[in-house]
Order: sequence, then C-alpha cells, then structure tokens
Amino acid sequence: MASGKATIDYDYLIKFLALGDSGVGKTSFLYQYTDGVFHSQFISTVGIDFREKRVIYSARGRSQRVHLQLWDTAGQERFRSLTTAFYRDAMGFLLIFDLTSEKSFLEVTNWLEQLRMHAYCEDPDIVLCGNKCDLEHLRVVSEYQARQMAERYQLPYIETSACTGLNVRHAIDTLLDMVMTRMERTVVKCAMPGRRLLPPRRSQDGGTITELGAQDNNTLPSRRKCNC
Ligand SMILES: Nc1nc2c(ncn2[C@@H]2O[C@H](COP(=O)(O)OP(=O)(O)O)[C@@H](O)[C@H]2O)c(=O)[nH]1
Ligand SMILES: [Mg+2]
Repeated sequence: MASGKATIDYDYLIKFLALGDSGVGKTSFLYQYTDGVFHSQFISTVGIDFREKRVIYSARGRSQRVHLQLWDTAGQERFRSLTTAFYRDAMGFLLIFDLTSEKSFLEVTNWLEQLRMHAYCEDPDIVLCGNKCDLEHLRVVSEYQARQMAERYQLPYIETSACTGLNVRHAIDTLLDMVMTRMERTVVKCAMPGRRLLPPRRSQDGGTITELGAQDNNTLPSRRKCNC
C-alpha cells in the first residue's frame, strides 16, 4: 500500500534564478542545460517557470546529491514586474546578457542593483554570462569590455551559447560550486561557539559536478536549504 509520503532522495535542494533582459536567451539557456536542446523559435509554456535537474556535487572528499531547481522569469522581466518574492528563495543567480545587444549589456548594472536590493543578502552568488557567443559576426560587446564589468563587480564571467551548448554546464557548475562553498562555510562558522557569522568568500577549491538527468517540473519539498 502506498504511504502517500514523498520520497526525498537528495541531500540539497538548490534554487537558482536566471536574470537579464528579455531576449538574451534565459529560457534557451535553461533548456539547453536540462534537456540539451535548442529551439531557434522558442515558444515558452505559460505557467511553467522552472526546470529541474539532479547532479552529484563532489568536493573536499565528499559527494552530495543535489536537486537543482532553475527558475526562469517566464516573461515577467519584459515589464520589470519581478517582485521581491521572486528573488527571495534563490540561492544563486545567473545574470545573462546578449553579446549581440549592447543594451542588454548596459542593463547588467541595473540587474545587479535589483539583486542587491532583493536577494537574500547584499553579496549574493552571481555568475555573469555573455550569451549567444556562437553569433561572433553579430557581436557588439567585446570579451574585454565584459571582463572589465565582471571585475568591477567581482563576478566570474563566462561566454556561453545556448545554441551550441558551449559553457552552459560550466556556468551552472561554477555557480553551484560557489553556493555549496558558501553553505559549507556558513555551517562551519555557525558551529563555532562565540563566533560571529562572517560573509563567506568565493570558492577557490573547485568541486566537481556529475549530472544525473533532467526532471519534469514538480515542486519537491526542501530538505536542507541555505538562506544565509
Ligand atoms: N544564436 C543564438 N540564439 C540564441 C541563443 N540563446 C537564445 N537564442 C535565441 O534568442 C531568442 C530569445 O531567446 P529566449 O531564450 O526566449 O530569451 P529570454 O527572453 O531571455 O528567455 C530566441 O529566438 C532564441 O532562439 C544563443 O546562444 N545563440
Ligand atoms: Mg524566456
């Protein structure tokens, strides 16, 4: 007889949010990561606003089962109507601009401001992605310009293509490593009696991540979650 209880077979539920101007390729990026597909004429499904995937995160001699939930803006970014609630639960952010659109690049500063206002802390984990790097002939933002911006805000910068899949996984792996490292540092600091919680620093250790497969959208309960 079925017990009716949901089985939780992962160690961490990690939520990421993809941000950036409309048309930069957020939805395509997330589909490329979870399903390995790209549609040049993408039609988003109304009401479905996150993708899921299981990975194994291995670092510092330990392996953990991670259930990744990748939230999309479902078109709301067009109207700048993202509410505080939208940012609140995310533990890491993929800030995406389009290498063929200067406007989307200049808007990165505004997105960072929004993030600092609404995210769980003033210094959230963010990976900056210059997307559509397959369209080299249409590029208007140079790698140098993008790296300068990333340096100014102390963010990792990765050039990606949701079309060919180049660096898509690398970008998410980088963000997961930053978030897991922050969580581990927070747990260690919390466990020390009499210690104040200090802001965690970026990962130097570079954990490894193994993909287990994509999931259909269904809300799963959170097992361990960091809102440090
Ligand atoms: N060539 C190319 N086209 C892309 C890439 N990413 C997205 N696109 C196209 O850009 C358009 C907008 O993508 P979409 O994922 O809907 O952007 P969103 O509004 O940020 O979610 C679509 O026509 C995509 O096919 C990419 O990396 N390379
Ligand atoms: Mg979209």
